[in-house]
Amino acid sequence: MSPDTTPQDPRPESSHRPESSPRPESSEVAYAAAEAAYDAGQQSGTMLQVIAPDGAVIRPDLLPDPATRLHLYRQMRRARHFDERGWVLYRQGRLGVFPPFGGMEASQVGTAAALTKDDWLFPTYRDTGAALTLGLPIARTLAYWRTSPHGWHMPADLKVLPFYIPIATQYPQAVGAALAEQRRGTRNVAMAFIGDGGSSEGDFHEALNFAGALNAPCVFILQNNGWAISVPTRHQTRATDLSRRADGYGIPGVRVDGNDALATYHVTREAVERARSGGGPTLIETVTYRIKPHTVADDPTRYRTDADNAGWDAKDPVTRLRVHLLAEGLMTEASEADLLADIAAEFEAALAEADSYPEPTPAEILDHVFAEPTPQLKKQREEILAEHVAQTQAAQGHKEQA
Ligand SMILES: Cc1ncc(C[n+]2csc(CCOP(=O)(O)OP(=O)(O)O)c2C)c(N)n1
Ligand SMILES: [Mg+2]
Repeated sequence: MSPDTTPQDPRPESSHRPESSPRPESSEVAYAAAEAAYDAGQQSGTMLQVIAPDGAVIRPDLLPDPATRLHLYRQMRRARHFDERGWVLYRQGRLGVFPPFGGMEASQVGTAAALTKDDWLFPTYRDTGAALTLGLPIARTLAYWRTSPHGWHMPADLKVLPFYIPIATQYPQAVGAALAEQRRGTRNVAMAFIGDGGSSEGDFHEALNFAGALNAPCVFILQNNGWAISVPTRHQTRATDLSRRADGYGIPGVRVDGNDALATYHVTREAVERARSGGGPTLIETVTYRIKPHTVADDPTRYRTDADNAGWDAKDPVTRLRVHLLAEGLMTEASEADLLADIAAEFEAALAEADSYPEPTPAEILDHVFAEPTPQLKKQREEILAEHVAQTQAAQGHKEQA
């Protein structure tokens, strides 16, 4: 075929651009404006803040009582401690691949703190901080990230699902749990987490539509942390305000500073109350940032530079609430030191408990899937056990020969 007879490519210019080429100008400009608005404090924008990045109070009318503020700080510190110790344990070979969430504590703690233990929590792999806040024991959580079956059992008094690895599947399932509560006539709600990347999946949209149509008591938390592994939010969608996705389904959409625990707590409490009292679902976009790698096994220097992260250290959620509590006289450096010592001791005791769990056997990978195992699972179990016995005998034989 000669060049002049090449059929015209029917796709618009933007849909077949190579990965490395610049994005449409409109998307870049819109994102630059949104980021500048955040840096300016965003007080006049659509993103709610209660305290500014420097700790100054913007909305005194929305401050929760002192005990709640201290509770949120404690939970954020517990979460951060887990995240920091998680890195060390991974490097020591004492934890498996673990997705860090440091820098996103306000987004996870402020939201989960609005629930009670009668409510459901559907976390993603990123949401260890939310699960710990609702009461998931640290030892079980460590066991989960060790891929041990001891981490798969939920305590009987908690309705926290295991951390979801497949993106977005938790959203329709949370709607199902919420509808079950609605049918049983309780006031319990279901809260589900998702990332910016997950909000481009079909399951996200189906769940919002389903929840809106059936008035499900659901609170959808969309953590916009700027990245889906190596893809920045601005490259995967032209939308700059993901909370507006709620409009398409006729449900309230709220945008909140995800690094301000008092703001995330305020909007989530409102959404939970609305759901409990029959007002239906809400989508909350928490605007935050994944300052750490995607997982402990990821190397973000391959796809982003320090310039991409610029400004986010100064928006740190833990520091923000800390400065506020010290300024208000709700905490002193001495009382904080006691708190941190308590948290460290709690973690080390939980680590010792996790270390005491027996090593899993290979066939346990098939346990706890169904109450009654299927014939296929039974067969696979026998095969795995036979293989394990053969391997153990072979290893024993080698030892005896040596
Ligand atoms: C259904 C599905 N598709 C793809 C993946 C691979 N994957 C793992 S994490 C991830 C990015 C998710 O980004 P986001 O939703 O923004 O969450 P974040 O990691 O930022 O918390 C992808 C695509 C997956 N786990 N499940
Ligand atoms: Mg993300």
